[in-house]
Amino acid sequence: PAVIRREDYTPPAWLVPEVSLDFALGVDGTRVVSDLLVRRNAPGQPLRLSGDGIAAREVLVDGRPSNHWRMEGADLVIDLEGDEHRVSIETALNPAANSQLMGLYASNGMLCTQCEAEGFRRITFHPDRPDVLSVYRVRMAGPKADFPILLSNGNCVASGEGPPNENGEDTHWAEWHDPWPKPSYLFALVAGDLVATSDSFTTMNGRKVDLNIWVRPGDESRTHHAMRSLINSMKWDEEAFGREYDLDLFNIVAVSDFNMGAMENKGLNVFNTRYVLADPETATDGDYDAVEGVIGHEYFHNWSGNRITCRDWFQLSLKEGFTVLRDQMFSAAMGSEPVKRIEDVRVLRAAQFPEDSGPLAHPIRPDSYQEISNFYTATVYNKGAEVIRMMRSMANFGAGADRFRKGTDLYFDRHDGEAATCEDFVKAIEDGAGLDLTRFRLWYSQAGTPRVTARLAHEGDVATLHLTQEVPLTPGQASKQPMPIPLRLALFDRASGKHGGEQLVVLDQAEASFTFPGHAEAPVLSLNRGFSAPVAIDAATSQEDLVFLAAHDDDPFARYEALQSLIVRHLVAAAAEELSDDERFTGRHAIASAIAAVLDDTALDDLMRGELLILPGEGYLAEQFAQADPTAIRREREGLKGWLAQALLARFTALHDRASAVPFSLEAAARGARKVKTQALVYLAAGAPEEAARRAAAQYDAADNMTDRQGALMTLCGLDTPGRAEKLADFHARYAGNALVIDKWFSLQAGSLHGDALAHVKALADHPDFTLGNPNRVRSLYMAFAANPAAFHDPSGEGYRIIADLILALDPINAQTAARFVPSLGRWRRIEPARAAMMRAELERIAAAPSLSRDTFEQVTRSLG
Ligand code: B3K
Ligand code: ZN
Repeated sequence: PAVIRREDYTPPAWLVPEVSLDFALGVDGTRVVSDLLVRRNAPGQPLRLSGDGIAAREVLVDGRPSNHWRMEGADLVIDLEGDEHRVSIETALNPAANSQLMGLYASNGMLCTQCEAEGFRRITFHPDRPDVLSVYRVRMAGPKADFPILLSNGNCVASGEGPPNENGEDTHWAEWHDPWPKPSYLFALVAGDLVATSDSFTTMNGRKVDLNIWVRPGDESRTHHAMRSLINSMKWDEEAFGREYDLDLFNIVAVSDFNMGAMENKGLNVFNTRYVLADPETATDGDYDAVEGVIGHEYFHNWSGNRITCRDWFQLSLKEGFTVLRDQMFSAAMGSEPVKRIEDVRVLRAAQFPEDSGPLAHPIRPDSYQEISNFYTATVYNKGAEVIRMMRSMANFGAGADRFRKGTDLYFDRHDGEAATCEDFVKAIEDGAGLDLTRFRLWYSQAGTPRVTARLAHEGDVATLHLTQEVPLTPGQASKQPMPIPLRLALFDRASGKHGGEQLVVLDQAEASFTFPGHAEAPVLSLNRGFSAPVAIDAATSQEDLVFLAAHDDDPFARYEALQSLIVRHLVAAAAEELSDDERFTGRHAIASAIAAVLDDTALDDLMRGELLILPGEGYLAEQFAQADPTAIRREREGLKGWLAQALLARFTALHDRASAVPFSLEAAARGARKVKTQALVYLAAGAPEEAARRAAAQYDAADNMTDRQGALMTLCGLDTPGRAEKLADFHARYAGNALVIDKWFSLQAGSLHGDALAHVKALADHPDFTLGNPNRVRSLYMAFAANPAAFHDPSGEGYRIIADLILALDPINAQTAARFVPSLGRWRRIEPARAAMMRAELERIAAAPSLSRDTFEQVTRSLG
C-alpha cells in the first residue's frame, strides 16, 4: 500500500463550494445522487474524486451524460475544461452488508453514517479531504415505517409525504441544510425508529437551541445524564473559552454498533450507546464520568474541529489534542480537579507511554501513514493534550491572568472557517499569549517520552538542582534534540513540612542547573507537580523523602506521585528479584505506613483517597523494565496487596463498613464512598479472600446501583468461591437483553485476577451472547483480556494465539477494530525473550495471511519492523 507523507501536501486542485445529496433509503439498498458544484483551484488538473468500494452508475456534467471520465484505481477522474461545473454522480449502496461500519451502514434496523476519516468516499465519489469545505443540502426519502425519523446536519428545512413505494409502503422525505461550510468527514445522516429526549439551551447571546438525544424506544429514561452533560458543556465552553453554539438545533443519536466512542458531525453527533445511556441501575460512576467527558468532547469539537478543521490528517492533533485538553478541563470543573488530573495521567501512562516506547511510536503530528485510522492514538489525543497543556502552564504560570486564553481567542478568531495546521495553532498561542515557542515546536515533531534526571545538591544555604534530559530514539527518528520541558517544583523544609512557593523551571537543554538560595537545611524536592510535563522522571528521591512527600505535599498530584514512586520502586526491585529479605521487609513497612496514613487522613475526601489507594498498574510497572516478566509483576503486585491487606486488615474492614453505610446518591461524597468501598474489597481479596468473598457477596446482594454491583462482582470474579458462579449467573440473568451491561459481564471475566482467566475467555468466545459483529462486544471480551497481563501473557503462548486468531477472523469484517488489537502483540521487544519469540511468531503468522486490510497490514509490519 502507498505511504502518504506530510511533506507531500498540495492544495486541492478543485474546490467544492456546494454539495447536494439525494438519498433513496433502504436497509439493503440505498441509492445516492450527489450533485457537486466544483470550482477550479489549480490550472490544468482533472477533477479527481475518491471512491472506496463503490461504482458510479451514471455521471453527468452540467446536466448532460458525460463520457470524459475514467476510473484510476478507486478514483473517478473527469477531464474538465473551464473553471466551474456541476457534476452529478449516482451510486448504489448496501448498508446492511457494510460490516466495516464506515460510510453508510445499518445498525439494529436503523441507518447511520460514519465518515471520519475517509468514510464519505464509501457513500459517493468525492475529493474527501478535510481542506475541501462545502455547504451541504441533503434530501432523503424512504419508507415511513422503517425510518420514521430522518436526520442530517444543520436544520430541517422541508419535509413531507411521498408516494407509496414499489412495495406499497408509505414513504416520506426530509430536506436538511447546513449553512456552515464543512469537510466531507463531518457529514452525517441517520434514519430510523428513534425517540428523543428534548430540552433547550439559550446561548450567551440569546440564541435558543433545541437539544435532542435520540435513542431506540425504551432507552429514553437513560438519557438524562447525557442531556445534563450537554447543557453543562455548552455553558462551560462559553465561560471558559468564549465559544457559543452556532445553529438552532443540536442532535445526538446513540447507536449500538460503532467503531469508537462518538463522532462530532456538525449539528448531528453520533454516539456509541455506551457514552449516552446511563442510569444508576446499569451504569457505574465511571460510566457517568465517561458519558460527561465524551459528550463534552464532541460538543467542544464544534469549535475545535468543525468551525476550525484540519488541513490534512497529519494535523489530527490540532483538533484532537486541543479538544481532549478542553474535555479534561471541563470534567475537572464539573468534578474534582486533582482527581481528574490523576486519572488523566494514569491513562497517559497506561496507554500512551507504551506507544511512545514501542514500534508504533509516532510524533503527535505524524510524518507518514498508510491508513489514517491507525493514527487515532493515545499519542495524537492524550499526549497532544499534554503538549497544549504545557503551553498553557508556561503562558499562565505566575502571570496572574489567563494569557493562554488570549492565545486561544486569537486562534479561533484568526482561523475561523479555515482548515488549519498545528503550526497555525502554535503561532496563534505564541502571538496571543506572548510566548516564544520556537524550540517548543519540537514536541510536535519528535516522538518518545523524554527521560529527565534530577539531582538535588545542597551547600551552605543554597540548594542546586541539576537536571538532564534525554529523548529516546524511536522508529524513523535516529537523532533527537533536547526539548523545552516545563517543570513545576517546590522545595520543602523538612522541619516545618512547608515550602516557600511553587516555581516553574523550563529545562530546554540537554542539561541545566538551577540554584535556590535560602535553604539552611537540605530541602525535599517535589518535582513535576501537577504532572506539568509528560516525561519520565528519575529523581532518586530517598524512600524517606517519598514517605515525607506522600504525607505532606500540598499538591495532590505530587502526593499521589510520591506514593506511586515509593510503590513502583519497591515492586520493580521485587519483580527483578533484587530485594534482600530485609529490604523487602522495610520496603513493605514504608508502604504500609504511607497507606495507613491515607486510610487515616480525615482531611482527605474519599474520591481522592480512592485514587491514592490504587496500586501502580501492571502495564506501567512493565514499562519500567527493558524486558518485563508479566508473571513476576503480577506475583509481586498481588503479593504486596495481600500483605498490606493483612497488615492493615482492621482498617480495610472498617473502611468497607463505613463506606457501605453511605446511602446512594450521585454527590461526590457518596461516589467517593463507593470508590473506596470497592478498593477495600480489592485489597481484602488479595489478603483475606474469605472475608472478601463474604463481603463482596453481601455487597452484590445489597447493591442498589451498578458501581457497587460491578465492584462486588469484579472481586468475586477473581476468587475461587461458590459466590463467583452464583453471582455471575445472577448478573447475566438480571441484565439479559441490556447489551451494555452484558458487555460488563464479559469484561469482568476476561479482565479478572482469576488464575483461569484464559480458560474463561476461551469459553466465553463460544457463548451465545458473543459476536464478532458488534465492536463493543468484541472489545468487552478481547480488549479486557489483552489488558490482563497474567492471562494474556500465559507462558504457554495461548493468549497470543487467541488474539492473533481474533485479528485474522475480524479483519475482513471490521478492519479498524481488528487493527486495534495489534499493539498488544507489538510490545514483544519489551517482554522477556521466551514470550517475545511467541508474540513475534503470531505477528508473522498474521503478516503472512492473504488479503489483509491496509489497517492491519500497516500495524503488523510496523510492529515487526
Ligand atoms: N473524531 C472522532 C474520531 C473518528 C475516528 C475515525 N477512525 C471522535 C472524536 O475524537 O471525537
Ligand atoms: Zn475528538
